[in-house]
Amino acid sequence: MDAAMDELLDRKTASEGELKEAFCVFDGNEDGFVCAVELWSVMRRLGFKEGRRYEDCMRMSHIFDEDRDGRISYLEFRRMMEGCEDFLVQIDGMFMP
Ligand SMILES: [Ca+2]
Ligand SMILES: [Ca+2]
Repeated sequence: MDAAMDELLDRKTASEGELKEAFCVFDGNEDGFVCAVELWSVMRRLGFKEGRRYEDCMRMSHIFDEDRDGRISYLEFRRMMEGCEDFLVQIDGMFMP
């Protein structure tokens, strides 16, 4: 899972399959949605300063939750990744030694 994430971040552009794999990394309980708690736990694992506080992850999930159902669907996740090159660059930096 992490190796797939690495490869995705290497190339900055993601194929459909790679995005799905990345989505699975975030969707810890595999219910097909990423909730704020799941976002929080992955962000902390990756060492994001933005992800240190649960409130920030809540805010972030609200920003990308376009249909306001309180969770990030795969489509919303995809837009999050596509619209946020900085986000990928930032994740990339986290993997640097
Ligand atoms: Ca989930
Ligand atoms: Ca949603």
